Amino acid sequence: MSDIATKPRVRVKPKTERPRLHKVILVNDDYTPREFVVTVLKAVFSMSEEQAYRVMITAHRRGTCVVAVFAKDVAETKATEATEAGRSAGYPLLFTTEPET
Ligand code: TYC
Repeated sequence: MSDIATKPRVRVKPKTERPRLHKVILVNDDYTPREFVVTVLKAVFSMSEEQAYRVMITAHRRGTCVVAVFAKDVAETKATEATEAGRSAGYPLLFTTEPET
């Protein structure tokens, strides 16, 4: 008979996952002026005129465009702030967020 006892193995390294980043997505609509979208992108996301124009025209042509990725709370705050800027001016401008896969 064997005297070798086996101890249950315990996990040494705790399994931690990095919190997922979240995308801020610009959604096209038929009413918000192009220049207004560009102004909001520059103000809220610190984009240059050229970057902001490129993102705006991509959403205009394709329906949506990823603006940037942030930690969840930052993404949600910026999306709300940018959407609110449109609402304040009477436009249906919409920014949404979704987790990165
Ligand atoms: N489609 C708008 C227009 O033609 C411009 C626009 C672009 C609005 C992107 C929203 O996310 C948007 N005036």
